[in-house]
Amino acid sequence: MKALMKKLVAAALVVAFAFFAWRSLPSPELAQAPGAPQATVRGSGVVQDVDLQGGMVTIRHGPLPALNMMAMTMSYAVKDRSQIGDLKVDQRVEFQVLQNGGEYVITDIR
Ligand SMILES: [Cu+2]
Repeated sequence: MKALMKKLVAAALVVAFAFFAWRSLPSPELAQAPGAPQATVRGSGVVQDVDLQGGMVTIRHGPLPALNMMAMTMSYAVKDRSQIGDLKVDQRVEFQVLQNGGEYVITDIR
């Protein structure tokens, strides 16, 4: 009887973890739903790479629940390239990102 209980508890834990992991994934269906409202979200992170030519900045950021993002390293397009000209790798930054469907654009970074 005790062994069965242990198995049940273990199974319940696996299911709970799988559900949590699934919930933590970004959901493109939701983000790209037609007519989805634009959202502007503030975040902070550490610069990993700056592509001035391409107008992109790669940031290792913490969780952004409002964007359905866990902590990750990702590249963002920036609205105003002049804002990334002075950024250095390993610099801590605060940024504002606009979500428009599945697109993310940094509208402010400092
Ligand atoms: Cu991200």
